[in-house]
Amino acid sequence: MNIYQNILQAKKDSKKLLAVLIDPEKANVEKMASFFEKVHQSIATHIFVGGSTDKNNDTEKVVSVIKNVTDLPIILFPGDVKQITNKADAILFLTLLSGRNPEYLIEQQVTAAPILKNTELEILPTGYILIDGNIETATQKVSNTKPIAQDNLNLILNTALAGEFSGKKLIYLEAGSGATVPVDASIINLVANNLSIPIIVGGGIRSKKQLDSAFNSGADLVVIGTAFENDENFFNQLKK
Ligand code: 1GP
Repeated sequence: MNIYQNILQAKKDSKKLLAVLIDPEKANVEKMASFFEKVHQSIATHIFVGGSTDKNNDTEKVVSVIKNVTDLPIILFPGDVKQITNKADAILFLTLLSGRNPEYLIEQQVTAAPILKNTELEILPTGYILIDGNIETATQKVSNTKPIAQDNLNLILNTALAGEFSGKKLIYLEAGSGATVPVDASIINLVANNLSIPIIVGGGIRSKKQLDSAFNSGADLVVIGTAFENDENFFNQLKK
């Protein structure tokens, strides 16, 4: 079964998914094996690799190292077209729907198309919605777009619906890496209740309580990066 079919099946079975986000700029390749011992004891089901930037072009190297230490599916979560590598299993083909910057609505995608055509990567068309996480995030700076305010429920819902209607297979509600306020439960609930495609939620989730809240509100897949970077012991709270 391909990765998307697995996500759909999990949604159907109400089985919740957790992705560990690894930022190639911050990844410690020497410690990858011991990091993954913890990942494997936890409920993590997917590995996302990406960041708003990858100044040293480390993505391919980092993905190769990860591939050597895990069988979990590796999904690229690229900040730009330079982060594409055939070494991963799939790619979130992102459209920054909350913004109005053509660069992230269509230009990067057009540049990426011929590169992707020559890879085996499974392509996951994803509507990416940046929501205010109470901090100016790297996504915001790099994309030069503004996040949607958390209390603008109508705009968030309509943006997500527009994504589903235009054929996205996933919607990603993103508070931004390192957000101090994660996407509110009420937002996840509203979007999950009105869409039929799976919902990804990430940004600022640092506790088991926040993770459970996102799942219980309707997130199908939650993404956590910073909390694991700051303290690998967080995996101990997420044991299988
Ligand atoms: C960022 O949603 C991810 O794109 C994860 O965010 O690093 O805050 O966990 P954190």
